[in-house]
Amino acid sequence: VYEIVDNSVDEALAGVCDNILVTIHADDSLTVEDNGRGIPVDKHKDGKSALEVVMTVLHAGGKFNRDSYKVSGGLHGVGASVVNALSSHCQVMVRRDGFIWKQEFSKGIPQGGVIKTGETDKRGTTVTFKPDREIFKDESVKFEFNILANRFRELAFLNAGLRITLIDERTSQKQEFSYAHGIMEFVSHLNETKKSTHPEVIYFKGTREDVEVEIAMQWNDSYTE
Ligand code: 0RA
Repeated sequence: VYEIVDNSVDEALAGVCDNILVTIHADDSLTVEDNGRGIPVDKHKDGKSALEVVMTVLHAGGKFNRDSYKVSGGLHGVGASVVNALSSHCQVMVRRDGFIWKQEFSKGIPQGGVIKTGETDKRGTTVTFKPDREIFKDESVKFEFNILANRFRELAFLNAGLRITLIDERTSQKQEFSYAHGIMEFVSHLNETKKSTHPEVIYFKGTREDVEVEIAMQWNDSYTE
């Protein structure tokens, strides 16, 4: 789940996405929808679309100059292709250039090419996948709402203005994370149950030699760092 959501957060970091919707389905599949640019669907020389390459080639993400992910909670993972390979079924829908495109996979293998399924004035990517029970034999493949919610809260704090919504169709639970003031609000949240020694969170940011730094801090009267 993190692997796919991180791809959407990359779009948010590029400034072209402000909405991510994650839905846990009743059959233990999961959907991640974003309003980013949409994975390119045009065919390359070898006849494969960027969509197919992203979904079937290990670390293909880097080829598309999408290595911007430096502030948003961790290192780049292995990419959507691994999620795809470990899924009994995976479907990608792309809204881009006026059309809706779709490609389906089974255990990572394309079940046909990219097909145009309709028109739209929206843009973005929707990935639905179902973990392969033949691979995750003994392990639980039940998605846990709280684990996902905690992660999405952190991602929303780290990416001011990004809204991440988590819906659980098994229980009808829904939670939305969106922080206009990003890490400033995170510090307030951390100090919520403590006694802060000054009312305002100290906040500043700057860039030097391509290194961006963003700092929020507030003292409290406890002794832990
Ligand atoms: C390759 C290139 C571009 C975007 C993406 C992939 C992309 C991947 C994912 C995965 C989930 N959501 C995504 N959104 C975008 C750049 C496309 C461009 O320059 O228009």
